[in-house]
Amino acid sequence: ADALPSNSRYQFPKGFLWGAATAAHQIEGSPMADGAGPSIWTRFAHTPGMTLNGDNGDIACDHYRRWQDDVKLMRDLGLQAYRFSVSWSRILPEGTGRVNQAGLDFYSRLVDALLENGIEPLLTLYHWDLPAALDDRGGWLNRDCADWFAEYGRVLYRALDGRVKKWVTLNEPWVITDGGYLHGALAPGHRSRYEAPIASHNLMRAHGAAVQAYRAEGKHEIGLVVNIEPKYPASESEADAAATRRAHAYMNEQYLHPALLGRYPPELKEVFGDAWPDFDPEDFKLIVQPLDFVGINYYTRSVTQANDSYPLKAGAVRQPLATYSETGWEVFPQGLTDLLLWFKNTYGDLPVYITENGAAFFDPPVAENGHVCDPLRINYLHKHLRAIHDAIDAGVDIRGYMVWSLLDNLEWSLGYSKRFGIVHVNYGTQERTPKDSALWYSQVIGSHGRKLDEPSPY
Ligand code: PNW
Repeated sequence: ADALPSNSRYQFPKGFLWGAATAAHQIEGSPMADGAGPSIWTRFAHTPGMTLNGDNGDIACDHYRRWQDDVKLMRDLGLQAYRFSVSWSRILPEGTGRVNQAGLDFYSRLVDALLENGIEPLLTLYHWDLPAALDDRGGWLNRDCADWFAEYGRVLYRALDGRVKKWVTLNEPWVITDGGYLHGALAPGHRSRYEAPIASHNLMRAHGAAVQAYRAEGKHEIGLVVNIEPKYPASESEADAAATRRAHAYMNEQYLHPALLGRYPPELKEVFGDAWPDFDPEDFKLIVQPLDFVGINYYTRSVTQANDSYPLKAGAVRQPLATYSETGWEVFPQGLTDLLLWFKNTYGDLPVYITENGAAFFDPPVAENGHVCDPLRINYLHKHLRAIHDAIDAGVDIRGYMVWSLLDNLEWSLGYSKRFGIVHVNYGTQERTPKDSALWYSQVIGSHGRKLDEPSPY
């Protein structure tokens, strides 16, 4: 493919890494196999009323037993990279202390299989499944979590560094605290304006401690993954402008500011009021660590207006002419270009990976001819990849793109109702069928993006 002329508008830079992403709890199943301890998600999903239809991760995509087939599937699609997460309580069933070798072996074999098939692993240490034993000790509200997380990281760095060259500390600290500690929709299901800033701060301390431990042990790259979305004011009123600033600080700056600039944006004090603590300035020395890259998960934007919502007093206004995906998120590709330019202007020239991007749409059943026709997803990916290319043209150092998700999977509290996969999963038989979007994405990869010169099929 490198021999082809490069007069293409959408050819991507050499070495740009094309892949897909998943997370342990969402695909693996067998959460207690081979000596693993329970995680907060196993506990949460088995608490009546916490997830849609009581769906849980006991089976999920059965990836824990079908991982070899799934690696073959990735190879057949031509993926160059696979972003996955490790379940902490498979490695350390009590969260700290005793290492469960069988858990380590699972990920070690997976990494070997990926490498044998020419697929680069991107490993996320924490994608929301805290060992339940650590939640019993206060979880992210306990300042000791920084030591726990560094200890867990060290075990994996020693076992896998050299084979895994790209590491992520946390996936989406915003969702962890907003969902887990402020609004309670995600594990561990707390609802407290007082707890949320403490959990956030401790997550960032844990991030810093894990990066520090990595520098002492590892030789490759480590970064942080955040979910961010641009906030645009719904009107020219001062109230909406202030609401937009709050929403932007809350979602986009709450974690990147401390990690990269060593401070919180002032608007957070406004959002949390008397619940915003006076943090020890010493903590920021641990939190700010040089990072090799930042991972950005992008799904949507928000047109923001002032309202009565707690505690942000800001919310998204529905756009009458826009397309929405099945999670109620507006499809807005231009927002990704805007966001990437904002990132570069605010934080400088740090390498960026798009570590998640994708959409849930209702897919038709697998047709007789074996196809799953999903033009809305192709359209979504096509437009977002062009938006990324626009940001590259504008000088943002974007190194790779991971579709969310490789497989239809467990969408947390929404259970199996939302299908984000480029590969359809039949949860009865566990049969995998690449959707048309997967076949299309495979051609994008094979053409280094030149496939994007074609108009979107939808
Ligand atoms: C991400 N928001 O979650 C997660 O990393 C995935 O595990 C998840 O399956 C995927 O996106 C799809 O939801 C998010 O409200 C959850 O802005 C919520 C938001 C963003 C990302």
